[in-house]
Amino acid sequence: MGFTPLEIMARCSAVWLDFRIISAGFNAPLEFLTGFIYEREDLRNIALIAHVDHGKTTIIDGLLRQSGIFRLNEQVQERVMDNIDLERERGITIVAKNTAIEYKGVKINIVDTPGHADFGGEVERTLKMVDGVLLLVDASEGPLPQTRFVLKKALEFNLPPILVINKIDRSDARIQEVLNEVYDLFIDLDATEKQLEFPIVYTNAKLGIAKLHPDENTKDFQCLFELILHAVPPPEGDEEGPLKFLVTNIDYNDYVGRIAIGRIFSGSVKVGNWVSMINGKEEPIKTKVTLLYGFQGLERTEIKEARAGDIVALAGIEGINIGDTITDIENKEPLPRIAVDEPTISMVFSVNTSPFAGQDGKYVTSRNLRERLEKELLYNVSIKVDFDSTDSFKVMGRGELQLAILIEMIRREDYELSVSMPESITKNVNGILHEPMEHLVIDVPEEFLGVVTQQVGIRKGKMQKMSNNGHGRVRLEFRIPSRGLIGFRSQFLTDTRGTGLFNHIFDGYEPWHGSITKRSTGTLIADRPGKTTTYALYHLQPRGTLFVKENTPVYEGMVIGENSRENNLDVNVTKEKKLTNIRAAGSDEALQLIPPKILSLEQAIEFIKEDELVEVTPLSVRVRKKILESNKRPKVRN
Ligand SMILES: Nc1nc2c(ncn2[C@@H]2O[C@H](COP(=O)(O)OP(=O)(O)OP(=O)(O)O)[C@@H](O)[C@H]2O)c(=O)[nH]1
Ligand SMILES: [Mg+2]
Repeated sequence: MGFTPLEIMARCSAVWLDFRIISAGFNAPLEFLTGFIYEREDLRNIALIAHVDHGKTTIIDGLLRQSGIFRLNEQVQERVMDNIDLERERGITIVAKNTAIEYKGVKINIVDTPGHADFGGEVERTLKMVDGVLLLVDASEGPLPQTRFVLKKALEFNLPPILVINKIDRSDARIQEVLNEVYDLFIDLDATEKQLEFPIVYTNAKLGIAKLHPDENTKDFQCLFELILHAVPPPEGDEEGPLKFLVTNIDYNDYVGRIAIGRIFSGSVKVGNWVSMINGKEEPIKTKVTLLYGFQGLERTEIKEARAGDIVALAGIEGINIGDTITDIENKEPLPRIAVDEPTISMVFSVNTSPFAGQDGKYVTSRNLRERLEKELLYNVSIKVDFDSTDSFKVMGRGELQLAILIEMIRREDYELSVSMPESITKNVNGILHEPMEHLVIDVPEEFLGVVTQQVGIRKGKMQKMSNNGHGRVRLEFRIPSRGLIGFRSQFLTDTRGTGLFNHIFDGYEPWHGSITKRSTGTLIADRPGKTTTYALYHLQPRGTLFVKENTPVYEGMVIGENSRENNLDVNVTKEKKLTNIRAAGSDEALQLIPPKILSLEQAIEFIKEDELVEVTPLSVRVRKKILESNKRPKVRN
């Protein structure tokens, strides 16, 4: 770059100083950095962070395409990084993933992160790998709760952000206002003056267009590429120093087994090297590096060696986990482990004990379930499991969606299980019971203001802010106990006829807020085994909302509908029409059934109360009473 020796000296000491600041962000001294610090001008490591749906994965599509990764005319699906079935089905990113491109001879490692609050743990571990972030904000929605969470983490790690105002093509885009809101957010998060000097780029990710000024006429992402090169610092680290490789992700491949993905913070590694794996629990384990991969587009390519700054994947290390450090054999000083925020919600997963157990699934025992959960813990840093009991395991996570996705994944792998109502995880502070709180942001058309405020009020939410953007919609902000939100989403969507936006994020603890009524209705429960009949359902449907259609096998204690009254009602859904009634015979077809509300897994989880379970098998989702026999259930009114 043409620096004089003096300039290089000055530059190096500045780098050194910067690095000290960064290392302070890791909450532990990086004493291993004793030698000269090298900068990798040939490399950049960035992560994309944002609130859900603000366009991270779509931006990566454009970056990949415009860097020439794909063949000319190659058909590439949209949001190509969302390659897990559930991600494509739901249109959201669930797991953070790596890719890499090359621009002007510089390799850019990119990490896509999920924007949904429940997967915040993925963002936290990802930020350990990178030297800068693209903070995306939707040009209409502006910063939302998860924008705040991810920016807070990025500032804590002292990662310089590039602000990307995306979706500038939206008819309701309000670019200047959103920009001001972002500045407010930075200030609110105590950003330093230096951190406030972030560069800004305006994008239409769908068309792959980026501009330095909203009115500029551009056709591609060139200015975004340039910004990444110039505003994100190259990675640093002592290449001659001892090897320090922090595992931030784990993958699995049938051929090579476990693959540890992470960043080399110092030193270098070659295929065939002997290294130590340190997990903080056992003595360091000596092992050999058999395969090393770098990222290139959507592929992983075998490489022979890697050095400080590189994000790579290492294969062949048995038993390696997220948070472990790979070091030299002689220098066994680990990096600080990854710490992620504590879980706030729990559900009990237990073996399926319904009379239909074992009909659909392959893995039905509690041992199967235990092993599956143990496996999950290896990949999923934000989940905890209490294995104290033999048949049921308390699974703790960040939110209902995260746990519902886990259950969905497990069931698709041919497991059966039953799950309990989600509960928030309380804690004792100085002898006083505290519960997790959420910052809830709601965006609704003005006409629904009343009903929404009332519903949040019932759930002990307190309004903190209300703003009217003048387009007929209002934004309301509340602080509400986490448990008040359990089951709220479907009610909210019904109340706002699907037009409301609803976002929340964990916001500390407060003393217990007293009881919150979950739902005011009771259930309709099958009182005997058999198959549902049109006749029985027809006569039951005026009582509430049915969850089953005709000819569905049921068992005693299975919930077949929601009672419109508050009590639970045992009903006979298998009743046949009396054959002696000749006049009515053959007129079953004339009985018109209202289409039942077939509950999805998430709806079922939202619906159940303490005395109920959701039975999950590869083919079915059923709601049931914990105690199946009617005469054994306590006769209390709900
Ligand atoms: N109009 C418009 N739509 C966009 C733009 N960028 C992304 N979208 C759309 O916004 C939706 C969400 O995009 P994603 O790329 O999945 O968003 P994301 O931030 O990766 O979402 P999560 O990973 O779930 O947090 C998709 O339907 C995209 O097509 C844009 O610039 N303009
Ligand atoms: Mg995404």
